[in-house]
Amino acid sequence: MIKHKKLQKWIKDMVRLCQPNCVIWIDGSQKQKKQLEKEACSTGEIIRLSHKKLPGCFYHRTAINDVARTENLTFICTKNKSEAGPTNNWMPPKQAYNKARGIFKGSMKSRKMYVIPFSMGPAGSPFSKIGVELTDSIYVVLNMLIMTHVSKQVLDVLGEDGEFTKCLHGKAELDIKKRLILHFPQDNTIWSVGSGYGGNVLLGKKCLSLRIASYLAKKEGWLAEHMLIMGIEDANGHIQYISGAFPSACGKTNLAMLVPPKSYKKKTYRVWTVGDDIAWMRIDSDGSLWAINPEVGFFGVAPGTNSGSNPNAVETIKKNTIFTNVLLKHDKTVWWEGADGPVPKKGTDWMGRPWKPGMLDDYGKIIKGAHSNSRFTAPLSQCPSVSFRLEQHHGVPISAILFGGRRAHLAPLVYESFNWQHGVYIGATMASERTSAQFGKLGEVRFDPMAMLPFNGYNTADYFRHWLQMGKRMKKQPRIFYVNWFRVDENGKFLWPGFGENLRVLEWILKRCNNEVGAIKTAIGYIPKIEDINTQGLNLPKGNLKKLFTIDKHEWKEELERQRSFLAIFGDSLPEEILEEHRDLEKRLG
Ligand code: GTP
Ligand code: SPV
Ligand code: MN
Repeated sequence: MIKHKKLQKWIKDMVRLCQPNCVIWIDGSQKQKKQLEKEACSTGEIIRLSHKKLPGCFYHRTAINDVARTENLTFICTKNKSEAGPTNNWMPPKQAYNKARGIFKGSMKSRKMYVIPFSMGPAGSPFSKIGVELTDSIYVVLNMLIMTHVSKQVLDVLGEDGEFTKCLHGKAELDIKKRLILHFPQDNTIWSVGSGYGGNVLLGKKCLSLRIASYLAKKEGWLAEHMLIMGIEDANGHIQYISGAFPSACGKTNLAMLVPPKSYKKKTYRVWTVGDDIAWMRIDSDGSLWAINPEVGFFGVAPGTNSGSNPNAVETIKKNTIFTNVLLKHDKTVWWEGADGPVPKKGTDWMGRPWKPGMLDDYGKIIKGAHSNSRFTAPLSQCPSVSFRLEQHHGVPISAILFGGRRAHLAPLVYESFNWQHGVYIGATMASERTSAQFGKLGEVRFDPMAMLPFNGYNTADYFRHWLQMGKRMKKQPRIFYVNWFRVDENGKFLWPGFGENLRVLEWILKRCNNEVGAIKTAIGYIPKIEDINTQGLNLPKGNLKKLFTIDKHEWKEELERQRSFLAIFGDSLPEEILEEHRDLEKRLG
């Protein structure tokens, strides 16, 4: 059946290791999908939701200690430690394979192994990459069917000797002490064991499309980034595309699906969603940067999603969606903190326990019905704002790149870099408050260069160098901006309403790209003249805009010191240009 000898041999080897009781090929057909759903329902792995209210939707809970990516258990396994760099966990390949082999060994004895051939990017596009994931989880199969291109065509494209990423996933005992997420960029291989949570197990996503792809991108001269991609159509029907890197749970999905505020809709502004998490970007023959979204689904944060904050998401997840770790209601619908409608009187929480609003834990803290990193998996095609350019092999041309994060203080609402090199420095030194998308202390500010800290498949210092070189190779560089929707006032209240209103900031950004508006030159970059941010119909409290654009030199000097310590971890390998930008900022701050 399979003509690809290497693929055949690899599967044989993995079967010998994991010892499943059978091997099932996933073909992407509706018929097979239905069978798998039925089977997973019968074992309780997933629960079918209300046919009437949520057609084609399912509910799933992960293990309680398995609800977010575990960065401390995620490794880049290159021959030399320096290839992985100081920001990655590293393990020598031999040791990593041995350790994981011990956990994988016989782990599928009473289970089936599913073989998922998938394409990231349209099957057959020269920009796409193919992977084959082996897994013992139907939940993983069903998610991969939503997130990636799975069809018979993938094997045809692979032919007899095509390149593919070997992805092995096993739940094993779901034991956190026996959990490892291993990347072998030099072998084009990923091994993930002991987890059942999203980013750890949907191996096409962060593992292939960012960690392995970033390594390939460096070698092949392109960029694999943790970025949303969106198109903004103005009143004249002209569409410009931007991409944006914000760390996990910092607003990519929300921005990508933005619904223009009322006054903008009147002007017939329109937003087109290309992607909400990952962008692969290349310099095309016209010398500018073009981006594709390698995924075809959303794996989005549920809490806070409602028809006010993200109406397009609400529309997208009405059918054919998998909900993970949210609250299950007795009528077989779902709920999460910040969902539409009244708070349910009771339900079953993400841990599978009876839940009522207002319940307190042993420490007197409110028990949430949904985990704060609970998620929905839904097809991109169901999004009302889905871009008509999704399957275009060359993607979309990028006019502006945004960097951003959660900064309660310091960073203004928006500022523009002086040039590409300065923009790369802004990305390289961006920092954000930690969210619940990863294990660790919430709220702590950590440096997260280009929102890629947990996703770089090689040395981040070399990654900065690669960004600098990419800029030099472009004939027309996108302009680089920094945005911060999360600045607060003295009382801890957000100064900016965010969500749909962010279009007001994007409008300024696009005007800058088209040389249609001036700006104020400050020490950190160009900021808007206050009157150039359209606040019509916004009712922003007086004084907020001024606070949003305050640049506190004292605070910035403290930030410079923090940056200095962060950059020092790269030692001599840090590109001189980054240090030069740091020194120049110091000088400008006086
Ligand atoms: P990942 O899927 O983890 O990569 O996250 P993401 O970057 O796509 O984040 P997402 O859009 O899901 O937003 C995460 C959280 O940020 C949600 O709780 C949102 O309500 C909140 N959020 C998003 N945009 C804004 C905004 O403009 N202002 C404010 N205040 N909050 C926002
Ligand atoms: C993120 O954490 O950035 C996500 C979710 O998009 S996960 O797929 O788990 O990485
Ligand atoms: Mn993400």
